[in-house]
Amino acid sequence: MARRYTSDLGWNDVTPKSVFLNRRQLIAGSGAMIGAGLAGSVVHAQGDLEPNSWEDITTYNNFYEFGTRKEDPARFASMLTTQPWSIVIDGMVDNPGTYSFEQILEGMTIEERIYRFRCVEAWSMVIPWNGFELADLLARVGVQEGARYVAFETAFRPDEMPGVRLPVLDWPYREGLRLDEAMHPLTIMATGIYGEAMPNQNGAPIRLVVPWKYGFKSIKSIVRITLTDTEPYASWNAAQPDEYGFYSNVNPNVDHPRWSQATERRIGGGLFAGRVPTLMFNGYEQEVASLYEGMDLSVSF
Ligand SMILES: Nc1nc2c(c(=O)[nH]1)N[C@H]1C(S)=C(S)[C@@H](COP(=O)(O)O)O[C@H]1N2
Ligand SMILES: [Mo]
Repeated sequence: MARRYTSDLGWNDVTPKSVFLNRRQLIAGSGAMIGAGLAGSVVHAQGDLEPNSWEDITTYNNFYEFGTRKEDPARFASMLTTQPWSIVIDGMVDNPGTYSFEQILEGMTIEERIYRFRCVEAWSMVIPWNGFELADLLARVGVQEGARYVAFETAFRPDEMPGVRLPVLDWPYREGLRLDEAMHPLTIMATGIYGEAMPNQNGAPIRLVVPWKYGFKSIKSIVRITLTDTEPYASWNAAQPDEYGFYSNVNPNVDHPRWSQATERRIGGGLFAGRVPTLMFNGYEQEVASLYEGMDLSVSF
């Protein structure tokens, strides 16, 4: 298994190795303790959390800004300039501004999170992300009273993104979370995989990962984060609202109009390759079900 590290990915240079993996966390789907109490300990992972290979994770991608075929991002995402990088954080925050990638990382604890990853197209992987909790960043910029949602936006660079010439989506790619979802300790901003800087095709230098939601919620190469009191525009939801709900929580009981969501195809040749049952909230039900108490998940899907 090659762990390739290409020279245009320089983020290890600005992310001291000491910051990486100083708290190693394996988050399993069942009853995993999360948050500060876990520092230094390792949660026993369920057997099916054997991570996919670097090869699987970096060659089978969805990143439509670089084309709609699974192999396109690996071929074309190297065109994306990821250094320097900055994120505008604005809206209902105490400290709005343009933050460089380095400033974003200041004071953040980079952890390893081995998460299931379930695409709405019914394939899945297990990915060992490196990243920090979005809640820590939101705390630092200061969320103002009345904010209820977080909106995210991907870079839009026609010169570096051959895929945006096609009107597949209303670019830039945008996504959103309810504030309590954004603050949940499972929600991370990922900056790497397998301890290496985030490959471009996976959303360098920094992307969202929300493991209990379909993959398209986990927006890549983020340049803007906005706190707001109204439900944000979300690209897939806006394009086809009857197929892609704003919530898009993984749910084996609510089928996509064009295919079943009861099972998924596990990518790769590992122990659990092949079709496996899809788990409610992608296996994170104990951790997140309370966020949706009282909601009809077939209506608010
Ligand atoms: N900006 C942007 N973010 C995106 C996408 C995209 O096309 N553009 N695809 C989404 C979809 S559909 C999935 S399944 C995941 C894929 O992430 P991966 O390639 O790292 O596995 O990214 C999500 N984030
Ligand atoms: Mo996806």
